[in-house]
Amino acid sequence: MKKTVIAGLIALTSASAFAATDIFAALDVNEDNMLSAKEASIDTTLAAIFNDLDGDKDGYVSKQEFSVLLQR
Ligand SMILES: [Ca+2]
Repeated sequence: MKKTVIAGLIALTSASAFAATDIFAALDVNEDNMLSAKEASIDTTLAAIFNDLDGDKDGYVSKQEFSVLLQR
């Protein structure tokens, strides 16, 4: 399941060479270093796993929470 998610995110950026932080920055439209559910909704794969990524359940995915996914 996680592999599929990663492939989807990489496809989203159209550049497999992108680092996790670059993908995060592309998704973080308002540049507050947090991904909101609205920002995540740009990608259906990301939207589907948003709650799983939000490890501390504060309603936002931090850069740290996001990078954990891409390191797997
Ligand atoms: Ca969070």
